[in-house]
Amino acid sequence: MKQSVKVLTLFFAIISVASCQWTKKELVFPKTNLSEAPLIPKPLKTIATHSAFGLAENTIIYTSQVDPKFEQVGHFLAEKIKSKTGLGISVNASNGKNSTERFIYINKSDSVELKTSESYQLYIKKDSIFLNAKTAAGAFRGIQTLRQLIPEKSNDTITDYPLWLIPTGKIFDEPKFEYRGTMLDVSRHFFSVDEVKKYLDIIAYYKFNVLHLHLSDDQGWRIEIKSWPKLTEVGGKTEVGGGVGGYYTQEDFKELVAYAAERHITIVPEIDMPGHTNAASVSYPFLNGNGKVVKPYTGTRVGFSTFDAQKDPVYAFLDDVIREIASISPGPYFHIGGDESHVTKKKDYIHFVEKVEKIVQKHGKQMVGWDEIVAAKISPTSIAQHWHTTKNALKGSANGNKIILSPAKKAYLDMKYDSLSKHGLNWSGCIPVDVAYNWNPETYVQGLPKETILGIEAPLWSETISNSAELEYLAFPRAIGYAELGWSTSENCDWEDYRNRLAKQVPFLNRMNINYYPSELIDWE
Ligand code: TNX
Repeated sequence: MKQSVKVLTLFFAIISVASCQWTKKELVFPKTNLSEAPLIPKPLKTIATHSAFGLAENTIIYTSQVDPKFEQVGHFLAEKIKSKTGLGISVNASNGKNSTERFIYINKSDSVELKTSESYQLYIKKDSIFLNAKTAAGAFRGIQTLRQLIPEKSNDTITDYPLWLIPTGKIFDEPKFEYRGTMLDVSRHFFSVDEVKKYLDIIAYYKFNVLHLHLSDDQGWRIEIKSWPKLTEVGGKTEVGGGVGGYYTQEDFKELVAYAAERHITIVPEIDMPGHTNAASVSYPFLNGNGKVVKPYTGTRVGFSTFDAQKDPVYAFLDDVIREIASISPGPYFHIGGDESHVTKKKDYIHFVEKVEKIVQKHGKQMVGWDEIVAAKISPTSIAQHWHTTKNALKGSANGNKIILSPAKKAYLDMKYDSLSKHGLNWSGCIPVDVAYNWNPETYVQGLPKETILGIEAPLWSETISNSAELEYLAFPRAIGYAELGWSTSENCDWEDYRNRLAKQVPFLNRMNINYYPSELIDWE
C-alpha cells in the first residue's frame, strides 16, 4: 500500500473508532490510581484520572505508519500482552472481532515536550491509549511502562468477556541519563547466546539501553576473529575453575546485537588490554609483553599479564581485531578495557592507549575505557568509566571526557549482598539491596560536574558465577535499582517508596523464571 493511502486508512479507522464511542453504553469501572502503580523506574510525572482502560481481546494496536520501527514496537507490545494475558491482539489490522471498542495508538510525535529520543507521553483514557514518542526507542520505553501497568488478573464482572484494567491518567517521562547500562563478564565464565538473550529480556523491561560485554580477559577470549582464528580455537577453551569455556561466532554475536537492537539496547563490545590479556597471548605468544612463558590461566588473580606495547605487530593484530568487531557492532562505542595493567610500564601503558585510541577512531568508534585510561593523552571524545579512582574521573572530566559511573562500592553486581551470600566477591565491601540503591550518581563523585556524566553502568564480573541462575542471584534485584538510578530524577528516587514498588515485581520475576535473591530488606508480595 502506498504511504499516503496507509495514513488515510489509519485516519479513518481512528475516526470511526472514535465516533463509535458516542453510541456505546458507559461501562462502570472501579476507582484506580495511576500514581500508585508500582512502576520501575519511577516516571518523571504522573497524573491520575481514576478510571480504567479495559484491555481485551478486541483491543487493537495501531502504530504510526511513517516509521516501520514503530510497527515493530507495536508487535513487541502485542507479543508481551499475549504472554501476560493470553490475549491475541492485532497490530494495524482488524482482528475480525468487534474491534471498535478500544485501541492503543503508538504515535510518532514531534512535540517539543519530548526532550530526548527516549522521552514518551502516555495518555490513558477509558477508550484509548495514546503513546507519543519522537523515536521508536522512546515508544519502546513507553510500552515497558504500559506492560507494567497491565494487572496480573482480569476483571470478569464488568463485561461478559474479561478486561485487564489499566488505570487512566497521563504519564510524562524521560531518562535522567543517556547511558544506562549493565555489563556482563562472559570471559571468566562463558554465557551462551540464550543466557544473554534472557538477560536482555529482563533489563529491557526496566528501560536499560546498554549491555556491555566483557569479551576477553586472562581466562578466556570469547569472540571469533576471522583473521586470527586461534584466539577462539585456543583462547576460547578455558575459563575460571577449569571449565570448557566457549565463544561467540560472529554470527552469534550479530544475533545478540540484533536481539538487543529489537529492545533498543546497544551492545558495547570490550576487548580488555593491555593487561587482562593472558588468553590472547596463549593463543599468539608474540603478543605477550611480561617476559614470561605464557600458560593457560583459570584462576582469579588480576594484573599479571600484558601485551607488548613496543611491538608494531601487536598493533597490526589489534587493528584486525578492532576492525572485525567494529564492523559487526552498530553502536557508537568500542571499549578497550585498560584496567589493572600492573605489569605494563607506565610509559608503555600511555603509548599503548594513545595508539589504540587512534585505531578505534579509524574504525569509526568512540573509545571507552576503565578510569585508568586518563593517564594517557586521550581525545575529549573518548569516555572514561569510573570504577575505582575518583581522581581519574575528575581528571577525565577536566579533559572533556564524558564519564560513566560504575563505582565498585555501590554499583558492582558481583559483590556479595552480605557475608552469607552464596556467590560473589567482597573486595569493595558487601552491597545489600538498600546500599546499592541509596546513592546519588549526580553527586557521588565530589566535584564532578553533572553535565559530564554520561550515565551509569552496573558491571557483573563472573569469577563466582557460571550459569543463568547464579547470574540472576547476583544481578536481581540490585540491577532493578540501578535501572531506576539511571532513569528517574534524584527527587523521584526514594528508598521507602522504591522498596514497596520492588516488592510488587514478584509476579514478573516469577513469570520470567528469574532466580532473584529474596533480600529480607524487602517485604516481597
Ligand atoms: C576488578 S573492575 C576488575 C575485574 C574483576 C573485578 C572483580 C575492573 C575494571 N577490573 O577484573 O573481575 O574487579 O570484582
